Amino acid sequence: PFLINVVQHPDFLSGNVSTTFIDTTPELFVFEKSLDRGTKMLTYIGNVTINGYPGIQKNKKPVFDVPPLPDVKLSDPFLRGTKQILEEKGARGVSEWVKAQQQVLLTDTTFRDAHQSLLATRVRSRDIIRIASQTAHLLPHLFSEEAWGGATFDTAYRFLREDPWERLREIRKRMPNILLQMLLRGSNAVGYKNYPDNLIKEFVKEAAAEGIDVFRVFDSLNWLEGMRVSLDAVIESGKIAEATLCYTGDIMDGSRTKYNLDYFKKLAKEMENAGAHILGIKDMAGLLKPEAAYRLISTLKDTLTIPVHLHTHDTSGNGIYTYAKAVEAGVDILDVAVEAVAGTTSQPSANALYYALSESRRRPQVDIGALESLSHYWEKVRQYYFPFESGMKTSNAEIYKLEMPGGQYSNLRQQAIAVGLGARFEEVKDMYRRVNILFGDIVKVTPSSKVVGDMTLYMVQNNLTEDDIFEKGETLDFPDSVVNFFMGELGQPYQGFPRELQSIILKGKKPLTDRPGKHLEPVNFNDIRATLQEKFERNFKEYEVLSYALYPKVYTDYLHFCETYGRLDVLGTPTFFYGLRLGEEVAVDIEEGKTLIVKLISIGHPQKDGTRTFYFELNGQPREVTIKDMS
Ligand code: 3PY
Ligand code: ZN
Repeated sequence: PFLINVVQHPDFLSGNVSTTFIDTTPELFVFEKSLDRGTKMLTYIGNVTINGYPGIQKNKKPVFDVPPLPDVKLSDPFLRGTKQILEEKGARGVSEWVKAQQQVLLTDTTFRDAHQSLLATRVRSRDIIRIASQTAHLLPHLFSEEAWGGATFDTAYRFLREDPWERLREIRKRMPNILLQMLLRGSNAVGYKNYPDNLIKEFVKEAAAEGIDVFRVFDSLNWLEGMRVSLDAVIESGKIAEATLCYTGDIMDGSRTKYNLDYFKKLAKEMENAGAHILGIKDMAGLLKPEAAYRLISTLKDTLTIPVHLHTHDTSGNGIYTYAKAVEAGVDILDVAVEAVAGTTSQPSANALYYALSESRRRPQVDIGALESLSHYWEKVRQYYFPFESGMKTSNAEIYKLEMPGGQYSNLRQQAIAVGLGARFEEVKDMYRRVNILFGDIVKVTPSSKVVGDMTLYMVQNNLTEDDIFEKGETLDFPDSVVNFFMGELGQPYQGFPRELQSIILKGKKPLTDRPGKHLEPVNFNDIRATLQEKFERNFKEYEVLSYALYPKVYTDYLHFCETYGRLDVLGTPTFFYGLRLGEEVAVDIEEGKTLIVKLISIGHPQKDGTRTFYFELNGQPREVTIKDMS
């Protein structure tokens, strides 16, 4: 029999699925449509049981505790929250309301940055949706819930095989009183490169229509020109534009003058003038020390008329101290995460902040018992995701020297291991710092941080020094991301590119000096829709067309995967990542009122061709599927 096995294919197992997988392996997709839903699901379960989940070491399925749901009466009406203020008073009205508060307000990042920074963005919709209503009931005084954007968008399709738009809709339904917030990388949207203007505009419009209220918009080089299209689109949608500066360097260090207080002050004022309703400070690497926070926030509060929202990462362990100083200086909103997914490369803990400010006149309005019960849930859910933990057990103040964003630290370690530099990670870290200087000291955040990371690995791997780059540059083949960066395709860095290095890297090519978006052909959405409809023989909605436009390959792979295995977001997380133990039975709600009871009875011995027969019971009826054992 012909086998349909994407999960066990070597390219899939190696994680190399975003390249040309479907195109080069059409044989894997030939018979998929003839299979019923149950068989598709059993094929996935069998695969993951025997071959493990792609990209992580194969693990024997642990016995997990059931995450306890907080005791909340879900039929009670929701308390009025910030969402109602937006509906009644509009974006400016929210801005005014925030400024009028004596208490410091909180944004909960548990659904987005917390797991992006701790668990490689792998938390599945299911585990978020299950706690969303409870969160809205228990934390009704939040300013917002950060629930979308950043790396969660492509990760959902690429690794979790689920639809990020559906996640947004489900959260929206369950949190009708709280503003939902997303992270938008300016002209890079939720991707890693600049997109055409019409795509940015449509994406913002759709995200607003599907439920996003607060758009935190930044540019990876702090280049305001790269943010204007998205900011204008947000303003036009009637939602809240949080224009955001990325903090780098050290404003208190007299020897680091490039990104000084005056730089940030001017940039913030320009953002306010661009129409922002809130000014965001994105301290993506956790470099904002306590006294610097006091100075920066005091200055911005004196300079601006809009409220100030601070985001940091607790990598150094100084997060709460920084927040306490920011509160003294008058910051309006702080980003925190529920304790069980807070700290180190994530945001500072909401629970700890509650106690830190318990005697402050600006104490946030939050119930510590509520935070604790949410934390008990997340503590157990986090255990499902243990293979994605970075292994970082303590805070790490080295970050002040490295200036590496929260999520990149653990990622770069994995990448270094993958290219055989695991044993040289100390060198890699130091090279990251040196590459930043070589590049003229740039803002490092997705995607500019990736450029620095790519150059770092390239230099260490090839044993190159800065001198080598200048002396042998003509003969070197630089990574694509580095060439694109020096071409100006991510925009213009503050004070420009280092000229000599730029000409070495570009080898005579002429760089852009204006907005990349000006040179990009508009996306033809009708063409995309037609292509998709022809290929998949169904109608495609606006949001699906947008997903294709942003990530053609990733999105097409996802659609093929769904054809092969059906919807996998219905599987419990332990089954999704680890399959089933012999004799284990799980209930899968495949749709409202329709449940499949799946039991793994036995696994046959490997045949000559490496396949094994899996014996299941599906709703009490015996079912067999044949799976190739890759071990
Ligand atoms: C993102 O862009 O995803 C980030 O969170 C950068 O800090
Ligand atoms: Zn962050």
